Amino acid sequence: MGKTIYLLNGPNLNLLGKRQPEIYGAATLADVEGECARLAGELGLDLRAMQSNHEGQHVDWIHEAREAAAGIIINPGAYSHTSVAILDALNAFEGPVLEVHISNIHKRESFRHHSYVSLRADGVIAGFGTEGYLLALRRMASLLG
Ligand code: CA2
Repeated sequence: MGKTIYLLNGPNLNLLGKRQPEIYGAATLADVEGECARLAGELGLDLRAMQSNHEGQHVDWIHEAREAAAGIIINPGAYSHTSVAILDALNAFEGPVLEVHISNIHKRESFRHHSYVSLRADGVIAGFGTEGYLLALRRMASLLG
C-alpha cells in the first residue's frame, strides 16, 4: 500500500455543490473526494478523506496523522482565519502540509486574507476552484518522492 495522505475539509464544505456555486463551483464534496481518490491511486498514494464542522475533530485527526499519515492536505475553511489550535496541531506534525482554498481568499473580504494555517503550510493553493485539491495531491506526490 502507498503512503497515506489525510485530506481534511473544514466547516461548511459538506455543502459544496449545494449552495453558492458561483464561489465554490458545482462539484459536491463526494465528487471532489472521488476525483482525489482516483488521482491518489494513479500517484501511488492512499487517500483518507474526512470533513468535519468541528475544530476539535480536526485537532484530533491531525494528532492521529502523526502516526498514520505521510502528509496532510487541508482546507480548513473559516478555521484558517481563526484557529490557533489547528496551527498548533499542524506544528506537531512532521510531514508536508499543503493548504487549499477553493476561492481566492485574497480577492475576498480582508478577514479572509490572513490564515494561521499558512504559517505552517509548505504550500498554499487558492482560487483554482476544486481543481486545487488535485494540484495539491500532485505536489504532495512530488514532495514525498
Ligand atoms: O475558499 C475556500 O476554500 C475557503 O476555505 C472556504 C471557506 C471560507 O470560510 C474560507 O474563507 C475560504 C467556506 C467554506 C464554505 O463552503 C460552502 C460551500 C458551498 C456552500 C456554502 C458554503
